[in-house]
Amino acid sequence: MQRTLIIFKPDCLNQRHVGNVIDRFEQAGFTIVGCKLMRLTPALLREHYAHVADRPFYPNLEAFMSSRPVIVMGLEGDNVVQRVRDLLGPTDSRKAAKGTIRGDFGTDVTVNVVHASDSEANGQIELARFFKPEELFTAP
Ligand code: 3AN
Repeated sequence: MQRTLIIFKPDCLNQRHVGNVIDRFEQAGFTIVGCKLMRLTPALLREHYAHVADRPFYPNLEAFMSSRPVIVMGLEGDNVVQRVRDLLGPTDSRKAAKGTIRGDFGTDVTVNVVHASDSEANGQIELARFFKPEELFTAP
């Protein structure tokens, strides 16, 4: 069993797509093992996006991601990291096929509905970044 960290980005909440996206995760058979609303601070975002923090687009990304409280979620399932990324489609929503989450609801490369971990190792690191140990539960 694998785990991944999901962030429902500000556009997803603003456009009220959270229920639809969770439904897709549940239909795929994944189990929610953690879930909360939180405001992402600049310090936390700089850590989470360390691999792009020196890129010119970063200030815009940080402003967007801190523009309102977001939902962070831990999902567990068989091969969940890759299967969630398949459900999302590519980072650039404009290149995402209809039927994928970003293809149906996303706008561009920044406003792209949901973040999901890109590897099992990063899933563990990112879950520990956004959740205290007692906020994550064992799937029944
Ligand atoms: P993903 O989150 O899909 O794994 P990464 O890790 O390549 O994508 O990029 C992290 C975030 O940085 C993306 N989710 C996106 O919001 C933003 N980003 C990446 N590349 C660009 C770009 N060329 N222009 C604007 N924003 C970008």
